[in-house]
Amino acid sequence: MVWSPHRPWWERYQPVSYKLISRSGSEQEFADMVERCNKVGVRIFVDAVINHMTGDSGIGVGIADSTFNTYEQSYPAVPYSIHDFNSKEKCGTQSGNIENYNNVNEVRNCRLVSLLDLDQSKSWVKDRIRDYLNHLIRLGVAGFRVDASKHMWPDELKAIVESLNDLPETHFGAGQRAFVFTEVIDMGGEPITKYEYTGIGRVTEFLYGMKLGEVFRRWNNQKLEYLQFFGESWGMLPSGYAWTFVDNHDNQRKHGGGGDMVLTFWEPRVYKMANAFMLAWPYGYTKVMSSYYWYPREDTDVGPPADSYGNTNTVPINDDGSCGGNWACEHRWRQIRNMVAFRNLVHGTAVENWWGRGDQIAFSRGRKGFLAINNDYSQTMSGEFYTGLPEGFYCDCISGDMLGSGDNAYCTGQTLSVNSMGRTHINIRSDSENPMIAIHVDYKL
Ligand code: QV4
Ligand code: CA
Repeated sequence: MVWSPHRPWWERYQPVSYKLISRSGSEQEFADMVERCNKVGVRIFVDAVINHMTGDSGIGVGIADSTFNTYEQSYPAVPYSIHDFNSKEKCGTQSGNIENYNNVNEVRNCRLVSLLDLDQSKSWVKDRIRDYLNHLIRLGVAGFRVDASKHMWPDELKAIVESLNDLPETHFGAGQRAFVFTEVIDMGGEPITKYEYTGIGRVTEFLYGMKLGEVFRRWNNQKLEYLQFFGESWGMLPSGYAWTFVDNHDNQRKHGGGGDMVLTFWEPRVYKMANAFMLAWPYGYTKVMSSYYWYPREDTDVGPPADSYGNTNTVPINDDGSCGGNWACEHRWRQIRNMVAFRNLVHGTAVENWWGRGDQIAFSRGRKGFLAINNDYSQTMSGEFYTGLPEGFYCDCISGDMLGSGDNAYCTGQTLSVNSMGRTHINIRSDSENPMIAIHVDYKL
């Protein structure tokens, strides 16, 4: 446990053992959550920290009461000993830490910010990691985000992933494999690239959120209309390999690069626009961020809402479905939640009816969905637009929800009428709180 600063969020990224006990609860509680989620079609993916153990902080104890000693490089609860870590000789830097990101060996064989670096070429290490991940698979998790993948050799990581058991047939059907996505920050300019990891699974595409932030902030003369070919031609991975997000837990608090371009829940209006675009756009495998508010904002160490000891609080759900207790829960914001449904619905259709004028865009996804965004700072977006949708009345899923069903269905937001030509009249003021419209065939009244 880290007490200085007081139980920071990043404590989790310093494992002491592979016991499933954390500030969020016990193994039993974890298993119960996974089981309940699987029952309602929600899959759980575990953030697997397998590149390293704790920082070189001396002697300490983890949250599950396991001890460690970094002078001796020993973690008896796994167990790992000095033989399981990359030596200073193998690393080659004075400090034993990564000092130069242009040196591939350093990045993979030295310590990331002093975190004791496991040697995944050793079969003992590979097997301990395999057992840990298989344990999670047995409990019903569907896959893994592999933390700090850039700091592991792709072939060694691949061998670990290939050694894993199939997912349990009871929950996933026969012969299903864990869904793996690797965390590799590559924004160009370093010898290690995201392309080295595509043989393992999906790979983080950090350019995506950066570029989207730049466009929606209108920085560097960017305009929404340039998004027409947003994807591989912008220097990003082929769509089928990319794992995309507007922000993540690091860059929303300026850890791990990304700078001021990245959009976060602290700027909700433009954040909702960027997420709506991401979810409507057929590129990559999308991730929606879900966060907590922290104060003061400059303090990037503040952990999640917790009791004085540091145990994470339960998330209270308000009557309107939003979260209380300082949890931001972006995934529950109507504009984002409804665009997730939009994405699932239009899956497999192409972008059609593209229209772009400066910072105003509109497009359809085949004949199933239509999105219009007005990010202009002063001009109203108004006129007749091709939606690609069949004639009828539609409930805009940005301004409201469609409730009830059949003849009793009604819209809590604005209703749009699509004529027999597939055209509709839209009017989006530039100062609207949600300057967007999204309609789809599941929201046909
Ligand atoms: C500090 C100094 C070191 C010094 C050391 C001495 O920075 O130079 O040698 O003390 O003891 C925390 C502290 C950090 C401290 C370190 C070790 O913030 O100051 O080192 O602990 O005690 C998260 C946080 C880090 C945190 C780490 C471990 O972001 O701040 O470090 O957890 O608790 C690169 C990588 C990429 C990485 C990204 C942040 O390529 O893989 O940096 N992203 C992932 C996770 C991220 C996590 C880690 C990797 C590490 O997304 O959340 O780091 O598991 O780009
Ligand atoms: Ca390493």
